Amino acid sequence: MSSESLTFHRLGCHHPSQLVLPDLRSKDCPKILDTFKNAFIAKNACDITKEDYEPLLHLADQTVPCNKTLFWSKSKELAHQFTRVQSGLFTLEDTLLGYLGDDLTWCGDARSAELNHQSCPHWHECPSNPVSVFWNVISQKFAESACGVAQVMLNGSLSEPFSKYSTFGSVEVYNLDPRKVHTVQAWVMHDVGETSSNSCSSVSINELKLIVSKRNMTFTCQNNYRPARLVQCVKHPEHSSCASNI
Ligand code: NGD
Repeated sequence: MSSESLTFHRLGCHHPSQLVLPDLRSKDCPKILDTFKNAFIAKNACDITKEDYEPLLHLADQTVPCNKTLFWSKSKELAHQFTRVQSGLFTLEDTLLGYLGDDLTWCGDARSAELNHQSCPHWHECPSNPVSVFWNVISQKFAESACGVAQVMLNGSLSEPFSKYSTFGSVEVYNLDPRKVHTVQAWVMHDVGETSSNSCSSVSINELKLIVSKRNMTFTCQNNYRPARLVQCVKHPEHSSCASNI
């Protein structure tokens, strides 16, 4: 499906009910789509700035209640499966803007007023492409608005569950406001079937702990956080690590 039809579909207000943070029905969907497009239409696809998305951010402003924000890194599928069952906890993609952009690619062209359906720059081709700038600005805003305890789900099956080059490690963790967020709680999840290890004591998680502590927030870490582990176990009910007492 082209990015245009998908975006139109998503902006047709046929959104899943769990998305409705504040009431989306009060939002003007065609206007949001128009503002979204104006951020990058008729512009060079390698020259997009944060300011280009300012009007969109303003229009689609949403805040998550305190203690209800879930960040993730290299654990997208599980994080989203988890918030689907654990209603009341929200990832960026459970908010309007994250939902609209998730899994999509879009760009314009300086010589045309249309969406560019031919080709859009890849992440690493030019950092100031419309998609990367979009995720950077909305991730920053999402982090800035967090309060209370901020949760982050990390992938313990990787040698570096925390990467300072990821959006979580380079944008979100630095935009948490220590005056509002007192604790960062990491859930380090391992694939079912992997030999068990405690990643909370790894060098990589320690690096995150240091960043969080230096920013005057408390850091806590849980290996295979049980509620999320139970979601993983739905697909592996017979595995020994899933068979322990409920
Ligand atoms: O080189 C890249 C790149 N490679 C993959 N992705 C990339 N984005 C770049 N800007 N540059 C895309 O980002 C790809 O679709 C991944 O699924 C997604 C997330 O990358 P990952 O798993 O490495 O995690 P991050 O820490 O970089 O970013 C996830 C956090 C999470 O808390 C969200 O609130 O940052 C927010 N987010 C950022 C970028 C993209 C979400 C998305 C998303 N939904 O695609």
